[in-house]
Amino acid sequence: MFIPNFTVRSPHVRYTEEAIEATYRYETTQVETDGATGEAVAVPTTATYHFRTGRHVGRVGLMLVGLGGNNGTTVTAAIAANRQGLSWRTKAGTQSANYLGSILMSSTVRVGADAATGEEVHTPLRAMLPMAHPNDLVIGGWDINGADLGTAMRRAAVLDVGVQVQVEEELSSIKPLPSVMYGDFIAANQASRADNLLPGDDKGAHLERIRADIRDFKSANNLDTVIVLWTANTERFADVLPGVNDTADALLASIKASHEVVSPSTLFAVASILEGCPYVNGSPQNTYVPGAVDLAVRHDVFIGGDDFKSGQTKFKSVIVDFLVQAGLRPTSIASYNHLGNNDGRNLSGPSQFRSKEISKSSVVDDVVAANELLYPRGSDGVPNAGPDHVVVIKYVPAVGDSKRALDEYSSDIFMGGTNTIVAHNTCEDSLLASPLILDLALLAELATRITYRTPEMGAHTHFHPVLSLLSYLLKAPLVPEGSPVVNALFKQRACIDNTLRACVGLPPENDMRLEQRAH
Ligand code: NAI
Ligand code: DG6
Repeated sequence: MFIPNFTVRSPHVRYTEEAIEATYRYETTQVETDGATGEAVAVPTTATYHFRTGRHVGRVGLMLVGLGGNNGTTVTAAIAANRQGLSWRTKAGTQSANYLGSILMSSTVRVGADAATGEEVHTPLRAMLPMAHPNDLVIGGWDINGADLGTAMRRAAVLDVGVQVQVEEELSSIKPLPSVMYGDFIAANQASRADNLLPGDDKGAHLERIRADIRDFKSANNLDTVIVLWTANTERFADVLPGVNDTADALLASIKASHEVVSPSTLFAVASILEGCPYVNGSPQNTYVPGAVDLAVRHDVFIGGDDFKSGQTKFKSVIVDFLVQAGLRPTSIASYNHLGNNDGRNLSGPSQFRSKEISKSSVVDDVVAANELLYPRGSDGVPNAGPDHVVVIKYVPAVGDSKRALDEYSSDIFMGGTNTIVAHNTCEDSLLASPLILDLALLAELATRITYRTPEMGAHTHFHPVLSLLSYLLKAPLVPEGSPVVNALFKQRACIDNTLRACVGLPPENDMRLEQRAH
């Protein structure tokens, strides 16, 4: 059964004009281990959380860094097409605008069982709490290339011509704001695109200009919230230097001094944080040097990252989890990609490829670490490195945005056998990534309206500024210092679903189905 929306009837849930308030019992387990004897004791614990979710969504703006790129133009064109309810002819028939690939717009969650029939009842994920609709997002942003978005959309060559021609006039009226390009952060082959740069090389002045851009965009469009999201080229990693970018104050001073270590993506993150706007990094580089994280914590502004988890990695974080959970031991993962868009061109730069290699390689670490039966520690106590894992990316212009991903997974199975699984995926990269941009923006906006309080706390507060709730959508999830990183896809999804359930006072989905086992 499908229900488009619902309310909760419970003594622990209250709906007011402004908010949904829920008192929630959070039940978890702590394990106490005795270092001397090795004895371990599991202790169930319960904590009370009072959640408060603002019901007034307001007007939301999304500023993209890299607005003129494949993702930037695709997301902007798709919103225009959906808003107008466009259809277009293709050789396979009529196609209509949709939001497939957005978990908020196109996936459902189980609410419970129908009281009369016991039938499963599902609702859209977006119906769990009041959320902005992508059609209502106001889009703007920056690009080092000054082409208007109509021209940029044609250059991207992602969407069908039948939809391009219908949104071209609207997109042509949007021109990216000038941006910054420093040193060798992106590949040298991108230089020819850079015709829309802020003047000079004073990073302090650039920071102030970008901050003013955000303020102007907010006031010109009468917005309540602005989310800033990096979907510009992958940068090389920035060095982390003591006294330069390891604290908020050091980073701010380094920007003022135009220190070479400050990357464009970090500059945008700092501008966004100082303007109180959540910032999401959709690329793999270490935008969030310790000073940037420190600044976000100081200003209590959400940051999320890194690197959209769109196709190959999503699949990998499912299949390796499946193998390990099945008690099979993956021994090697060989991942090849080739693609021919500008992202692929930039990634043909060795240090930009290295950033991507790092984020694509870390995605099974938690799955491996969870099973010391399959991956025992060494006698010296060093954790097992897990399967051999290789990532190759090649630039093949002819295939354009239609990325090819080939993966081979080998595993040890029963009694010395080997199980080899090969997957081949072909699809437009930007059509996978663009819906993730929407989910990231809408979830980040939602997080600004959720606060909680425990009995020990004096007042309600937001979640930690490092918004790990976004992990499902990101290859190398940024988490608060000291927190474990979760890569396994369905755990990441359960985190979103169950957090949203908690905010309306519903218990987490536990899949026990005890009521169905009665006899
Ligand atoms: P793209 O190359 O088409 O677009 C990037 C845009 O950023 C270009 O228009 C470029 O001119 C602009 N740019 C570069 N430096 C800039 C700066 N400092 N300020 C403002 N604009 C700047 O790339 P695409 O395909 O849109 O991907 C964007 C990013 O998302 C890349 O880093 C890519 O690795 C990452 N990504 C993409 C995924 C996908 O499936 N398409 C998935 C995961 C990550
Ligand atoms: C080739 O690897 C280009 C990259 O930008 C990827 O297409 C992108 O990171 C998506 O990767 P994945 O593994 O999430 O499909």
